[in-house]
Amino acid sequence: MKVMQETKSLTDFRVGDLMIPSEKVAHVQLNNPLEHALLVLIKSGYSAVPVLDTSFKLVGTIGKTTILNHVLGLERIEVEKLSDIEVHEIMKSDIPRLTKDDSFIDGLKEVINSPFVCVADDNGYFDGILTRRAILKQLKRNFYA
Ligand code: 4BW
Repeated sequence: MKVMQETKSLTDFRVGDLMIPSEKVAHVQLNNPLEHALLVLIKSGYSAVPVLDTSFKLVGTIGKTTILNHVLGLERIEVEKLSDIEVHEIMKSDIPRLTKDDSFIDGLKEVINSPFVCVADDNGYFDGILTRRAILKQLKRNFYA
């Protein structure tokens, strides 16, 4: 007897099925100096990462370009600013966010304009990130697997 392989439809996937869980996501804290944030970004290799508060609530994102723009003076890179300025002063706080229960299509819409979108619960606690890569991988599986 031939056994039919059930393929889960894209509409069955939730953001929580595809996200990178919080424990695997590089992040910085809002009161870290820019120096620390830049180190995390360079060492991890990512262009931008989530910003969390001390209770692990999501408060924004920060990227290498934003940091470098803030320390770039007219004639030189003002390295001393890296220890004077804290992440919350320059982070992007008006960010889109998803919950684990949101649909595949909700995730797809968000990663059209951004390489990743943060996932948090209804109380604001950080759950992880949904990346463009995860969405594209799942699309490929469903169309060509
Ligand atoms: O270290 C890396 N490992 C792997 N496997 N792929 C990487 C790495 N660094 C970059 N990439 C690739 C990914 O395909 O380059 C793309 C763009 O990276 P980005 O944006 O500009 O640093 C990556 O695409 P993606 O996996 O869809 O990830 C989209 C964005 O999500 C990344 C980064 O800002 C964020 N991100 C991904 N994984 C992360 C993370 N941030 C923190 N922690 C993680 N584990």
